[in-house]
Amino acid sequence: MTHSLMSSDLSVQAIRRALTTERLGHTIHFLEHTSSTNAEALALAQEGAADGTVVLADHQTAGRGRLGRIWHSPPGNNLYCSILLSPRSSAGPQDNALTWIPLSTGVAVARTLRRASGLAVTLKWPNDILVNEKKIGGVLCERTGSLQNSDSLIVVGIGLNVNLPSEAFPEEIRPAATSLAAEAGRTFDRSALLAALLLELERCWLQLFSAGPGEATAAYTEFCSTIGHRVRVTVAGDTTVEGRAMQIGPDGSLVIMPDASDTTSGATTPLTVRAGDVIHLRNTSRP
Ligand code: BT5
Repeated sequence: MTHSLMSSDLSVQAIRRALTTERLGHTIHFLEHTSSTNAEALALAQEGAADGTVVLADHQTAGRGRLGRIWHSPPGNNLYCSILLSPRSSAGPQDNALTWIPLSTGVAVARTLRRASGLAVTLKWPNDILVNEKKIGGVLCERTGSLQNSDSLIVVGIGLNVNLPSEAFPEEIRPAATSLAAEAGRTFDRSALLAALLLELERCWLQLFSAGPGEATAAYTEFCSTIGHRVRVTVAGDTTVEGRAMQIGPDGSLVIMPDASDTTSGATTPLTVRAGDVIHLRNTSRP
């Protein structure tokens, strides 16, 4: 089923014209507005929707970030999409490949935005897309059922601030948020941008599933402005550790060397962080 609602530069017809993927986006559910495209995609997955199905909205009324946070999703300017991904549709060992889906998605987004805009788009571990250290997009992966469940599907949600003017962001996120147009000084065609993104996602995921995370590790490390940065990480509950981010581990974790003077954790050996929030502190030089 394909809905063909029109909304300015965003339409299923225009996406189709620009789309060159093998599979991703061959079914697009385009909604003028919805609560959350991730919620829609999870519901569609339960109803048996196919791998590669895309849910796209012009406006989300309850767009979600990680840990119950809100994704600001006004109409008319941005991209909010969720893609159904079935790890079953791929060959090879899955464990590390699965943990790499969000990071590999970040690589595809950063590459696409760099190509389209020429801007120095970077990634903040684990899921932030940044330009000039301001957030231009985010990735939220959710799944149906447990990992052990072989029918489990991944929903990859991507929010991108495309043409939203800086002054249109709510005051509380304005200092830390930006859009492609605000940074590049021109607007972008959202349909063409989405078609290019779907092609890059398809390439990245195919590579990940067929050959493992080697290429993704190298590409993520290159885009990741967290590596080499001094960071503050919330590790468990409210325990925070400060140190220098050293590298990305084989499972996509962030390896940090805590400051010798860090008394909260007492740790002096490298620390592997698998989930959590990272704040970039001053000093951006690589080790
Ligand atoms: C994320 O969460 O960055 C994941 C965002 C994923 C959004 C997409 S949109 C399509 C799909 N459907 C959904 O319902 N969600 C996905 P997190 O790392 O928790 O970041 C959330 C934080 O970013 C908020 O607490 C704000 O501080 C900030 N924020 C909220 N909206 C923003 C925006 N539009 N641009 C930049 N920053 C924003």
